[in-house]
Amino acid sequence: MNIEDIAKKMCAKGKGILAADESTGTIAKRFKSINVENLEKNRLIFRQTLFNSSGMKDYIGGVILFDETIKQKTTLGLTIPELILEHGAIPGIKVDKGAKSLAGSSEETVTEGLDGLRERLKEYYSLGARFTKWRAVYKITDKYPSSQSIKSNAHALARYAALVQEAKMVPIIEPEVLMDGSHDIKKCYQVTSNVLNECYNELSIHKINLKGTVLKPNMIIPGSECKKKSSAKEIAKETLHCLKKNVPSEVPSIAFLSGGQSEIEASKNLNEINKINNTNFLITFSYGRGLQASALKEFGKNQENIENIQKAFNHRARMNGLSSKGEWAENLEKESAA
Ligand code: 5MM
Repeated sequence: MNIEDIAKKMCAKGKGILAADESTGTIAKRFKSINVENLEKNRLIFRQTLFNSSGMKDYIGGVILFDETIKQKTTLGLTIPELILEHGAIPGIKVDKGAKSLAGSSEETVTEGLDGLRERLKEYYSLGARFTKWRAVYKITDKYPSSQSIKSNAHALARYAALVQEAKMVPIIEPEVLMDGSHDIKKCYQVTSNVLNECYNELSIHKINLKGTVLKPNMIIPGSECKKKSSAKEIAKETLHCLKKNVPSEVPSIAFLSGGQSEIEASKNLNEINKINNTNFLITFSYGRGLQASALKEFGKNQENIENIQKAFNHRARMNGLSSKGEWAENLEKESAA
């Protein structure tokens, strides 16, 4: 499959992406919250349980993995990439090495991982990966993000994307403007516009084929400590406006991160966006917490109760699948809970 077809398949109508690429430190935090020991075996069991769920086939087009996971063999006999493929999804891999302190701007970060990337990509391709992910992180305060952080992260994202397309895989471009802080929705709009603008400027300089990419942005949302809350309608309106203005129309798909929204908020907001989507972008989800939080709770209650873990995951996958078509409704959440 060429990269344009891979990009289409990852975000086919009604489907989205499962972000299961938590690095060892992040999964440690998730497991701590449910009192599960952060062992390789537990990470494998939790993830293979999700990837073996019936909800995968209808609602998940791609799964983002972490280095450890793509190399694991399941207790079901298959490797992790084989299990994902068997469930109709494409295996992908996070290739950045994390957000590290940005020299000269002590409170900001730049994402690292370009050194040796060409060689790592060859290995990931041979393990079955057909797409990759790189996440840049921007925080909003009175002073930040600085233009230094916006420019250096965009440059790294573009160099990453060029190497990934050279290796015949699809790069997910993930510039995440964090929800942390007391800023209002307008500020989020303005910062996200600047960030997206610079990213597409660098992607153009690096001659990236945008049809073979997927954008994974934040929604336009007020900071988590902002007193003035916004309705889902306002979030949808601002988000679409921002994307239309700053993302070139050749980009086929936009798959949002959930960024700390609750599972239901993430479904509701995506649904509102799709209800009024007047762009040519296929708009869907690439959720980590937004797809896994309930399943993780069930895993914490009883790691052996595969049925309940999968039930929780299938439900969220279905809800978000519906949201990606603008067909989600609050009563579907309640019906299922009952
Ligand atoms: C699943 O979390 C991903 C990995 O995070 P770390 O590299 O910090 O361990 C993360 O990149 C994720 O893909 C996105 O942030 C989206 O996840 P959410 O939970 O925001 O939907």
